[in-house]
Amino acid sequence: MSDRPFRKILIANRGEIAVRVIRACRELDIRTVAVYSEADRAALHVRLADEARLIGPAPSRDSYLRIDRVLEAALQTGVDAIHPGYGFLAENAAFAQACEETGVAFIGPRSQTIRIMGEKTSARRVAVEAGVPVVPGTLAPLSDEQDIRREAERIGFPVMLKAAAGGGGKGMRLVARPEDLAAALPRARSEAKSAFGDDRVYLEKALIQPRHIEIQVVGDHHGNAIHLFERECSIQRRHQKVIEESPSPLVTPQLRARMGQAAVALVKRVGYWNAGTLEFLVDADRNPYFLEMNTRLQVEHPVTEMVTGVDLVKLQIRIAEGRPLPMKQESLQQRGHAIECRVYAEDPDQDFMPSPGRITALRLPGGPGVRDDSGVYEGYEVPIHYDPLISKLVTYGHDRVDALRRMRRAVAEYKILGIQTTLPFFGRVLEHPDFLAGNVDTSFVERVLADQGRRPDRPWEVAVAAAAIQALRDQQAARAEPAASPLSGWRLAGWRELAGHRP
Ligand code: MV4
Repeated sequence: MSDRPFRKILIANRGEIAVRVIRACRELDIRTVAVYSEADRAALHVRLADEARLIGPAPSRDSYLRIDRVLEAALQTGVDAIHPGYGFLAENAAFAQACEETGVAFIGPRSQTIRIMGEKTSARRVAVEAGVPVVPGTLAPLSDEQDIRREAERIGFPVMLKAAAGGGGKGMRLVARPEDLAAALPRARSEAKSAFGDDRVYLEKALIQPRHIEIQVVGDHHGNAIHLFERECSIQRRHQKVIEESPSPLVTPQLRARMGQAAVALVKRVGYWNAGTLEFLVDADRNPYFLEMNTRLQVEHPVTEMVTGVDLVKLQIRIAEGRPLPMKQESLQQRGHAIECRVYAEDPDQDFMPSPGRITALRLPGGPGVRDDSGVYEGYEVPIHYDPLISKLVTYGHDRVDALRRMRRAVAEYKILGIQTTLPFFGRVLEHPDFLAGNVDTSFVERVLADQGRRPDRPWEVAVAAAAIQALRDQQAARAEPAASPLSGWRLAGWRELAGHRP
């Protein structure tokens, strides 16, 4: 906690997110310090920052994950605060605590809050206390196989074995039948041990083909908290999100209000400050179940920024300075629709193998409603050592169809030569009837890869029809429950027009 404006911030990260934070700092007239590894001497974030400090060799455990080296750079350069970005040290309680002890502001929550949310069963307990619906399961880690068996029988198969120290699907195992438990348990444990250094596991009821919907929250040092609505993140591949959007095509005004209120209740309960995200699974009947909380800025934060007009990074910085939230819940609204495609240096034709190397030519998309948060430039060599995300292509439109058509146009404009990227894969997704209809669940990416070659004749009609059906459903729901914001017929009329029908 601090009570003065920051003059200088160190960004403990690399790539597109370091660039994103530097941009926010520049707009706030705050000087920036980049840190970099030996592999990142020529990286964009190093070029854009006011100062830069080398913190070690290429492997991140020897550089970006070294708490001592990052703090040393912070003290040497005299910064007021450290922005951790996402990944690396962003949810490392020991790092946040070291910042607290050194007197450098950590742009994130208290270290104790990171600890509570990092242990998934304590996060579930806090959620229960705050009245947030959680996936049925255990509220403490389990070690004894007989205890696990008894709890699994109580919950009912299929169950998920998850790492207590985990998150994001790592160390997660589906156990369909009681007789599969004995084999699954040691595997889940050893995965948890190697990924998190902690082999404790817990149980959840396994939901069938759920959707992944998350709520953006923001809290300040003074106990104020708001939510910035939802993001739909169901399109994932091996627990990596691929496409995100806001609003979710599935969420009704009623569900949005319910999830938002639950999220704010949890934030207030733990005295959370900073931007944060509550992840939920939503079942086929639109019941939300809290999964976990991420105590950092998310990769996909731009879609929320586009539909709310709020700059989340600037807000994080102002909160860390000790200022109260500058807006109230009632003054926020979701306007229009935003979609994000994550451009990875991976080859979609080679099972998404990393594709490092030199970018020999680069043509960036632009024009109305297009935002490209990139960490690369023409001539840059994408290193093999880090996450292969090179840019996030975001489009905005007045509705989902508009944003989708812009995305298709932007993907076609975007040319990256010298390495393989996921851009051609997005070309296929953007023509897939299920995606256009907003009908996506856990198995979507596999379906796209299996359906190569099949192309609908008039892809946009699918999206237009789906949106019209959703608008009718929202209208009906709003009539059934007058407290929710009613929807007028103009949305429907707009979709009819896009489809080529005059109202
Ligand atoms: C689940 C689940 C079913 N039941 N938990 C959690 C982290 C995320 N990366 C995947 N997670 C899941 N947790 C229970 N109790 C299914 C998934 C899941 C998933 C969820 C949403 C969207 C895509 C997914 C792909 C695989 C697994």
